[in-house]
Amino acid sequence: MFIDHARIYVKAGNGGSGHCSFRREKFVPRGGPNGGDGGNGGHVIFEASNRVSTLLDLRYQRHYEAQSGERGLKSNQHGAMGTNVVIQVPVGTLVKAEETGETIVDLIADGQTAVVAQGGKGGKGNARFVSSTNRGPQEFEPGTPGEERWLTLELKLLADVGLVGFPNAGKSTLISAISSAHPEIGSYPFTTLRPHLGVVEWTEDSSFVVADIPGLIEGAHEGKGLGIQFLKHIQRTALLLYLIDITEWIEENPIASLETLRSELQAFDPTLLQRPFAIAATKTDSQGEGQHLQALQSYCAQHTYPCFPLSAVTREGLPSLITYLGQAVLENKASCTTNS
Ligand SMILES: Nc1nc2c(ncn2[C@@H]2O[C@H](COP(=O)(O)OP(=O)(O)OP(=O)(O)O)[C@@H](O)[C@H]2O)c(=O)[nH]1
Ligand SMILES: [Mg+2]
Repeated sequence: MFIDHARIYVKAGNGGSGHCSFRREKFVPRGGPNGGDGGNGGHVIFEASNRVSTLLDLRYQRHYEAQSGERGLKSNQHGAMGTNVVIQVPVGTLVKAEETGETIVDLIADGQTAVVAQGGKGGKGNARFVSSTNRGPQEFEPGTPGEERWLTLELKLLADVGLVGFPNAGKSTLISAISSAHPEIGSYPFTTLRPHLGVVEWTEDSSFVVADIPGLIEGAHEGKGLGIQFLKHIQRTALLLYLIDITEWIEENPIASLETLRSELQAFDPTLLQRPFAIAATKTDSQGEGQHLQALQSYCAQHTYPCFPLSAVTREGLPSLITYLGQAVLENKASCTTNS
């Protein structure tokens, strides 16, 4: 299991102080108390959102402070309330108080909100302290302080896109080119022995998670190579990306490669074949005459499979692949939200 962590400091706004004043008008004798109440401080609120996939943003900005309430004024004017700070976090974020380790909230549904630091209460002005025995109270309350604390956040990361390919297809090179993950890369098969996750930031406020898993070979479902045990890591991904090496010094026919990969997946879990997918034709920088690419492209066109020729080395083709994957992940999340 991959866990994303963040540690942030939150401070809610203080309550504004109440006010002490008396009405003083010409020709109005013995004007009463008219000090207004202070405004409440703003809260710090978490909102779970399907648009956010990771805790990355919270590692860049670690301090959040809501606005304090304003103090009350004369003539019974109440102070304005402080504005809340709303922080968007991914669905699945578990929030704990750092000091006690106590769980504050487990945000499990899109749109769910929780106050993680309560704003202070505004104090009462002296107008509130009038009683039958005290017509001119001088008493007023200060506001109470807003809650402040360090929080730890935990998110069990689930991949949005799973990379599927033969050993050496370029899966690890691709994930290193599009995310900050740095799995080992090697010109020998089975370089990758365990899954790696990488976070791809594709627009300023959207990111998605890609899983690089060890390569598959024909017969993987019978335990050949590293077997298909790692496919469980992509069973919950929204999208699969098949990587097909199209360099011509490789004997393998790209169409046969794609079909072998798909039938290995089918042997593991037939529903994986119904999963939306795209095809990446890798290593265009060293492809040779281009015949493998042409064959793969016309096969994909025939079946209306989306196909992206790319080179993780020269970065050719990466921007359009990233945009396609990002949009497909977003669309999938939107449809999950409407269906739930
Ligand atoms: N020329 C070129 N070489 C590439 C490209 N992408 C990967 N390679 C090379 O292909 C070889 C295999 O790359 P990896 O990224 O390790 O392949 P993998 O699919 O992760 O392989 P396994 O971990 O064994 O399953 C390495 O020698 C890479 O340098 C590319 O776009 N262009
Ligand atoms: Mg690898």
